[in-house]
Formats: sequence, C-alpha cells, structure tokens
Amino acid sequence: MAYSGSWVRYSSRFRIPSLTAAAALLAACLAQPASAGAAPSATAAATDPAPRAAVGVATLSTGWSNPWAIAFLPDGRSALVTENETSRVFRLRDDGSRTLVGKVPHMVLFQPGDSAKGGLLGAALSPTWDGAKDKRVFFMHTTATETRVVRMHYDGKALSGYTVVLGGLRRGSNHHGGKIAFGPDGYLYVTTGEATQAQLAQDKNSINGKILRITKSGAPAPGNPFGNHIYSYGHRNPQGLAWDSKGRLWSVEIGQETTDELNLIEPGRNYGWPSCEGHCTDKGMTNPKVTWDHTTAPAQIAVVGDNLYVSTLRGYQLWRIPADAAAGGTGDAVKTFIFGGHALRALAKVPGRNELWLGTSRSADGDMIIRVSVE
Ligand SMILES: [Ca+2]
Repeated sequence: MAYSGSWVRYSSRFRIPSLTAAAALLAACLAQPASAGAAPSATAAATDPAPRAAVGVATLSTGWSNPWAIAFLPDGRSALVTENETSRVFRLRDDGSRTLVGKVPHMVLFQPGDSAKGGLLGAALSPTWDGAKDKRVFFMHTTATETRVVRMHYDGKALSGYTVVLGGLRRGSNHHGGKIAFGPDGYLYVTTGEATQAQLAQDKNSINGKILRITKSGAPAPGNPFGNHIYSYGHRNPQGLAWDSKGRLWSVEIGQETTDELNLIEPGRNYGWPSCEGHCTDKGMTNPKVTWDHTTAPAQIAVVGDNLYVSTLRGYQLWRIPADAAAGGTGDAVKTFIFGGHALRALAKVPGRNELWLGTSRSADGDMIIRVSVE
C-alpha cells in the first residue's frame, strides 16, 4: 500500500492521513450517532442503529489535482482517473502507483468572460474494452462554447484519437453535469446540467438538464421514452449515476436553495426542476427518494452489495443508504455517514471487491484517492 504514514494537512476540517487515524475516526463515527460525532454539517443528524459499515479506510495515492472520475479497467486492479482542471488522465493501480496516460484535448476550463469552471468531467470505458479489439474510452468535458461527450482510444498505455460523440450541450457558467456510465443494457447514460438556464430542464427539445441514454456513436438509444436522446428530465445538475443489484438506476443532484436529492430514475419521468426542489405536490413530478439539506452537495454514487454510497462535496462525508430502504421511501430514516473530513467527489466500486475508491476535491494541499473497504 502506497501510504506515507505521516500527517498531511488538508483544507477541510479534519486531517485523516493514516490508516490508524482514519480507522479511529471511523470507529468513532460508528460507535455513536452521527449527530454526536465529528459532523461538520447540521445535515448529519441521521443515525444508524445497526451500522454495518466500512472496515478500513486508507490513503491509496496522493498528489492529485481535483480528480473527477474513476473508471475501472476490467482487471479490477487499476482505473483511469481524470483530473478536472489539468485535463490529465492517469492510470492508478491498486499498489498506489500511477502513470500519466495522456490528456483529453480541446478542454477549456473557463468560459470567456466568466469565472466559473467546467473542465474534464466523467470517464467510462467501453464495456467490452480490452485494449486491443476494443480500445474505446469515453470522456465528458467543456470547451469554450459547449459541453460534449467524446471518444478516444486507450491501448493500455496511452490515449490517442479524439472523436466528438455528442456535442451541442449548452455550456453555462456552471451546472455542467458530467457523469457518464454504461448501463447494464450496454448504453451510455449521461448526466447533463441545465447550464444555469433552468427552463431547459423542462424543455424536451433540449439535451440540457437531463439524463440521456445514447449509443457509443452518440445516437439516441433504442427504446428511449421520447424517441430522442432523453431518458429523464427536470434535472438541475445531476453528477452521479449508479445501478443497484436489482438493476435500479439512481442519481444524485444538487439543489439551489434548500434541498439536495437522491432520485430513483425511471424512463420518461420528470424530476421537477425548476418548479420543484426536493419534494413537491405538483402534478406529473417525481419526488426524490432521499433528501439532504442543500449544504451537503452530493456528487457521485457507487453501489456495494445492497447499499448505495454517496460522496458529498460540501457535507465532507461519504454516506451509506440501503437501496431497498431508499426505494421504499424510508431511506431518509436510515441514511448515515460513514467517513468524513474532506470534500469528496470521485467515487467508484472496485470490481470484485467490497471496496470503494474515493477522491477528495480541491484540497488546498493537493488531493488524494482513498480506499474504503466496506462489509
Ligand atoms: Ca427534483
């Protein structure tokens, strides 16, 4: 394990540099209700009467700049990791070593005349990627004028090529979405933000403010509910996607004023934005299954066993929610945080193991990838 063993300062409120210290914190979190633990947010009031949570937390790799996406290779022992602001892509191995495999070109971080950032966002390997017959890897990023999904080749050593798969996503000063993931059906699902133009979320002629379902060539996937790219709509800025063990699709998104959401995504549904934030009674709107106070900012989701895990940017926490409870509407009562102390974004399950890789986000002294072993 590539772990330095020394204390490292981070910009967030806690310092969790070592396996020992992290495990101690974790034990503290598990030993008492979250509200009595080191919770940096008032939203961490949930309790878990019977925690079955993580059994180990350790630093896997340090020296990162805002990692955004973690996409595992089929070997399950290494992953491609994107850096948001540098547009670099690394291969990170489970011994903690990493290799730069290239940069995604044409990425423009700042929109002209605006200070907000876009950057290199999601990454996903073709489900049949083998580095030889199938070298396709997909990324999502901003240019000066749009947000787009692109395809490159990765042969196991370096990135090459560049093809725009789906362009024309409106780029605003913020709300870029950016998560891409292949579903169990082999199609690519894409979260898109409304680019700070809220009305686009309800416009079924716009691909902004949506979850899209597309082919590897960027065409609408067969069977989409409206016959176009759109799978679900009424989204503000979704940045997480994951399927649970029963095949249900989950997404998280960040609200504007009051409420962040975990949504159970079904085709053709309207998730409410901008007329609804969190729960509402408006006709035709689908309410979230779990909510947080807006200070939480959920980023990404991963599934291990029967649990959903959610990283949060402003809550500084990794949450665990039993999937069946969430689906049944009782997830708010049993959600609990299991690890905290950093702004957390990039999150992925390690194939074949009950382990998560988790990236910190914009820590002042550099980011790290953490490994979290769960039950
Ligand atoms: Ca909603």
